[in-house]
Amino acid sequence: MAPKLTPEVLSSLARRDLLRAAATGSVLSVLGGSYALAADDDPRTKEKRPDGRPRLPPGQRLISALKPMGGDPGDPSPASFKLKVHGEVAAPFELDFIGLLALPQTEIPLDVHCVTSWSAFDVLWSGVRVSLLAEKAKVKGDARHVIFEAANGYTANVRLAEALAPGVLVAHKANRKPLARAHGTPVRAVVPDLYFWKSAKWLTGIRFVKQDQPGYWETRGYHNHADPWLEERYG
Ligand SMILES: Nc1nc2c(c(=O)[nH]1)N[C@H]1C(S)=C(S)[C@@H](COP(=O)(O)O)O[C@H]1N2
Ligand SMILES: [Mo]
Repeated sequence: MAPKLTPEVLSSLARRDLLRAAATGSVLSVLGGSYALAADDDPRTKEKRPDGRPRLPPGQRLISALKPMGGDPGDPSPASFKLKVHGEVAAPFELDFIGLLALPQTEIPLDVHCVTSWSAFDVLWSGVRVSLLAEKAKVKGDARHVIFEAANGYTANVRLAEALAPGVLVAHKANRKPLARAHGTPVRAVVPDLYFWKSAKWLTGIRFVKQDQPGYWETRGYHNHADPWLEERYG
């Protein structure tokens, strides 16, 4: 079957990934109606993280670009975007899109790991650190968890300490382009070291809480914590 690389798919693939794939003759795989370049022979799959864990978690396979995984989309318009930072905080606040861009920005390459067993490396995300939003909201000492709130009632729970890690972002760009609709336009969370369902697309709120509140997938059979290196896939 001749794979169809649409302009959208092509533009989502990093140029060097295409060049590498061309050089190594990597096969094209059909993945849920879109196409991604398989990259089993990518040398990055043999790398170790600074903490000694393998860069590619167990049971995962590297693909060359994020694969759209669906979900119930929110309003894509940056003009109507509002992010509520609230809960166990002394100084709750709301941000519009301009307000988000006015905060100190972080641009950082991060790996993501989907529970359906694909991983994507070095996605260059732009946005604001959740730790910075937490500081601005003056999170109270008894908060223990963060609930990422998204359009149409989607939520994902993350332990506070893990949500404050430097790689956890409220992101508005991937690979220096505004998020594509399927990936959460205009803003999503990125929690790189947990399975990707924790990274809520079409983000509307960040709520700090004392008591854990399992979210959309966590109440549907998926693991409450979701560590890819422990293969915490199902609850
Ligand atoms: N709002 C919202 N966010 C969501 C989802 C969703 O259904 N709704 N799905 C999650 C799941 S299961 C995954 S694997 C990732 C997929 O992100 P992607 O489509 O950008 O690859 O988004 C997560 N964030
Ligand atoms: Mo998923």
